[in-house]
Amino acid sequence: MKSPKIVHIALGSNEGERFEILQNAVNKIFEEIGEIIQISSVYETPAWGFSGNNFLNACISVSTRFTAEEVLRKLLAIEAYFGRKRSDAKNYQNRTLDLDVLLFEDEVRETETLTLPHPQIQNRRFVLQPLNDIASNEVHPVLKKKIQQLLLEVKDDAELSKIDTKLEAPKINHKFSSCNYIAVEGNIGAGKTSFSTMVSQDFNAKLILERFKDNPFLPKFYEDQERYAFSLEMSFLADRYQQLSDDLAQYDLFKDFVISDYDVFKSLIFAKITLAEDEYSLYKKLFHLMYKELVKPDLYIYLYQNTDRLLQNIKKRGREYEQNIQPEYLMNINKSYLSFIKSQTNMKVQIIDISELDFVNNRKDYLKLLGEIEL
Ligand code: PH2
Ligand code: MG
Ligand code: MG
Repeated sequence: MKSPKIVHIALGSNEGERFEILQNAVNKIFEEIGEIIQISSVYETPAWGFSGNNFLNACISVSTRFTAEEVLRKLLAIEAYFGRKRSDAKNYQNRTLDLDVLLFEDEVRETETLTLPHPQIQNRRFVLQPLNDIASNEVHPVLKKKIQQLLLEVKDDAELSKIDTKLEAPKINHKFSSCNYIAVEGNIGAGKTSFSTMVSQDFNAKLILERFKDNPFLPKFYEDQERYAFSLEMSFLADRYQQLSDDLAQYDLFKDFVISDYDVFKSLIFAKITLAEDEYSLYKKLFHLMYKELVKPDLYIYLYQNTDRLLQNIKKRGREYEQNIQPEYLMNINKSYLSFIKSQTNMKVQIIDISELDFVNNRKDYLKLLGEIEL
């Protein structure tokens, strides 16, 4: 899961309901690209480089998990959505909406469709003035000067006037921090790790991820289940117990809550499936000794994904030892989770059906999933 990057975007409109168009564009950018971090004032500016209507211009900074190319593609689609028609004419035309990537972190590169940073920043007051509102101390990665410096030096003497009305930043309104500890659960390949990582990044949570990679029994288990099941389940249990009792006890002053991509009870759910009966009853005794010592999550989220998509995800992430997992095994795991969940009377549990969602690649789906979580 990529960590979010900051992109600075310029917005302009000189045709139609200009302010409304800019506000709608900000809303769409929030829905499709990422969280709006900052918004400049809006300026009325004379058309630069051609004779046309006055523009309204503004700049925003956005936190996004998409690449610069993906952001650009989405911006072009948003321009088209709001009625931008591109003609073949070489000179500038009036436009309902223009969205340009100005800076993408400090990336410097040039492809056929994208130049980073935007090659005209330093020549345009209608870009520098609003950009200076939100990024005066950012250093232009090629010119090696701060935006405030570029604004002092710009030769463009266009007269800009700041308008009174401000653009508004939509926000995800979520009260995750009313929880201390959220556990995200789901079948193999459901997206537990992706989802908890994204939430931890977006809502300032401490993230606890299962350390499955370190388990030497896991590849062996998928080769010979009967032989390695008990060792595997025991080592998972020991590891999970140790991690949760350490990490949940260590209070992090700078984080608002904790989110993990597993709940320790999964140990018992898997053991029941993989162990012989006598082994399971021994295992269960040990499990409950440890379980009662652990802090329980105050919200348990089960991400339900259908078997076909689980298999697709498993294939896509390509862990070699998982490639022979059978659909029956996954259905069995899902059934066991659901019966565990049913038996829980003290824990706040939420089952969320994500079989129609693609929350990793589609931000709208991510926002929809967040909207389904009730606190
Ligand atoms: N955009 C242009 C060309 N000229 N002039 C102003 N004032 N504002 C703009 O956003 C603008 C422009 C090309 O994208
Ligand atoms: Mg432009
Ligand atoms: Mg453009």
